[in-house]
Amino acid sequence: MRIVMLGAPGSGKGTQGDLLARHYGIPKSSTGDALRAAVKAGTPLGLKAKAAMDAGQLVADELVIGIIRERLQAPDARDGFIVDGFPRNVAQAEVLDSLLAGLGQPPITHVVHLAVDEAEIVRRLLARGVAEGRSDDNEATVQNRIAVYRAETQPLLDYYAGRGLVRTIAGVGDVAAIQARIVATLAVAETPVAA
Ligand code: B4P
Repeated sequence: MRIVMLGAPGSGKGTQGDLLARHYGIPKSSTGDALRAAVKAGTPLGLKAKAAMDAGQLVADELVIGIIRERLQAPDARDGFIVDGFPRNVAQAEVLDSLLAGLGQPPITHVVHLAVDEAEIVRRLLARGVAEGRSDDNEATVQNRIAVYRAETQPLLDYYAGRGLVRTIAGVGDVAAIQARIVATLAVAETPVAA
């Protein structure tokens, strides 16, 4: 399986991506996690990314593409993977398609779209800001991230819907119940239609 996690900030992509990676025994790569680690370590990548992240804007495409290119080349990603937080816009989605083709890998098989309403998203992110002190989980930045999601990332639903890849799952409620819904939906999508 080659899975893209798609959803608004705070929709649970990271949470569900981790559970799915364990369930299917495939690696997960999160551009958000990689960028935060780079910021913490003070690497050149982190220094370039920090201002955009703190403002709730997208980091430049060429920075995140490098992260994903490296990850997909690793031997453990050959038989399947989950990407969380990438692609974030149509240009990144096109790069992902050509990266896979260039590596001789099959294309994306599922786009797991977690649907969560805006009030719940704001509630979750502000709660995490208090609990974990993530610098982009404050009121002003959260509103920006939601606006950027609507303008840049939501169009990916059309990009992938044309290929029949979008699996929309209600992302509200018990975490384990959401995971079970995703697994059941993907099982149906993987079942060959009888001739
Ligand atoms: P990300 O780390 O991807 O942040 P995010 O979209 O806000 O999602 P996140 O993973 O944090 O939230 P999740 O839904 O898992 O990106 C951060 C920044 O990095 C971006 O703003 C951008 O600047 C930059 N960036 C990353 N990728 C990029 C790219 N490709 N291109 C350009 N820039 C990029 O979870 C949220 C919270 O909800 C958690 O606290 C969780 O515990 C909670 N939660 C999960 N499921 C729940 C449930 N069922 N009920 C209640 N709470 C739940």
